[in-house]
Amino acid sequence: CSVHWCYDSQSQSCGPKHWKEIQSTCGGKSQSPINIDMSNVDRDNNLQHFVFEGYSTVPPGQWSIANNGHSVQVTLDTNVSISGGGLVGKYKALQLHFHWGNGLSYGSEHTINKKQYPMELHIVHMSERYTDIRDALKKTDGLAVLGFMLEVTETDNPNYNTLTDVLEKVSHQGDKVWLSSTFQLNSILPKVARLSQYYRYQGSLTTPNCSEAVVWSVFEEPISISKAQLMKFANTLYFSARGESEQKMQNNFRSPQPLNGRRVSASKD
Ligand code: SG4
Ligand code: ZN
Repeated sequence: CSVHWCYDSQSQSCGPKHWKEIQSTCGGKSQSPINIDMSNVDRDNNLQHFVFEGYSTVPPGQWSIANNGHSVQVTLDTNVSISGGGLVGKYKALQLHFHWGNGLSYGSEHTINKKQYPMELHIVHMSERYTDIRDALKKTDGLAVLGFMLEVTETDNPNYNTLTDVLEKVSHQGDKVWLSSTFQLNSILPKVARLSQYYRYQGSLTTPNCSEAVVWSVFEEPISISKAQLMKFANTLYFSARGESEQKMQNNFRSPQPLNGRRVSASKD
């Protein structure tokens, strides 16, 4: 990761407006996230359904959860992959993480018709055609990130308890735990039948170094969790390491970036 970048909620002097000073790529022409204007997308028949492999069972000991000082991240140390979805070849899942706000009204990175959700889930995959992440970050199709919006409903989403229950163990930057339970990755997503509707565009990582290496798929169907589950992220996690002055991990999202002529495609009308 880059020398010193942060979100505005940590300090104004290293927030998103300053990222391009640290890393010129962050001022590039194909940056993420974006606002998706549903009335200005191109229908693309190549955007068929995704094929998810290994999403139903991530075995014990093959996934860990960590606080990297920017987000809470689940690292997948096993064969989980996607193909289809208009992608060329297979993409191996590396990790997933979240972006959120400090309440119910904002927190997502992508917006749909200018609507911002309180949280967004990203599942980061790397093309099997490239040897490692360094190589992949140099290619416009090196990574495929799946983006899911989270919305708040009255009832808990029991499938999220696996994650929310361990947040206390990774409250501070640098904390990491290996899990000895099975992780059902598909259970934290919308039902598979609802995954055929998504938007596709060419973009970047939403944090420095902002590499323009991401084929983005943003799904229309949101995931529901309760307010208590959402607030567990915002109130349990800290940007700061143990012993440093405590900074709650809140508002770890970047705002929508200019399209600069890029087109957004849609899988369905
Ligand atoms: C989060 O900070 C992740 O924890 C980072 O993962 C990730 O960077 C970064 O977001 C950008 O990813 O899907 N939002 S995003 O565009 O995947 C990378 C790590 O730091 C390189 C490993
Ligand atoms: Zn992300």
